[in-house]
Amino acid sequence: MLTDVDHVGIAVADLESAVEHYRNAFGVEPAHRETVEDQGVEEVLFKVGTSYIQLLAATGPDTPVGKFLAKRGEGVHHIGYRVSDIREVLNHLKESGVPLVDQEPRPGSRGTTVAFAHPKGFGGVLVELVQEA
Ligand code: CMX
Ligand code: CO
Repeated sequence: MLTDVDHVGIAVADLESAVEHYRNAFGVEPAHRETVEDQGVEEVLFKVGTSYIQLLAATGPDTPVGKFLAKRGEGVHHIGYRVSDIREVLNHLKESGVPLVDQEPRPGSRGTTVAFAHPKGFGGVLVELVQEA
């Protein structure tokens, strides 16, 4: 059902200084930058092989990443798995009784379609399914 690790999402307090740090540390340039209002994030993607590192800043305190930063500080926020049929995987999780954040897929960045499963269903790890356009 899973075809790749699409990205690792990392919550950061200051997006510009985090981008600068990754640039200096690894010599990488951002492949994509987007604000996803619906998710309350401004994100920058760095390509690593067939996957991405996704740096996430909150657009406000009352957003998933804003609350995460306040409660737990900076760090790994979620893992995104690439799938070829997001509805099939989502239905399989539903049938297996895995708690979901999203009952239905919704638009993500880069024109992708995404859905989140709750961290309590994966040992404290927030899981995102990502279907590319
Ligand atoms: N990973 C692991 N645990 C997390 C978590 C995360 N990212 N975010 C919150 N939690 C935990 C909290 O620590 C807390 O645990 P305890 O009950 O043990 O204290 C519990 O979940 C509830 O925390 P909360 O602050 O009340 O958070 P909410 O229930 O309001 O929201 C969640 C949690 C997962 C439902 C919410 O973050 C969500 O809807 N996430 C999906 C959307 C998202 O994350 N969007 C941003 C990324 C967008 C992108 O990838 O493009
Ligand atoms: Co993500």
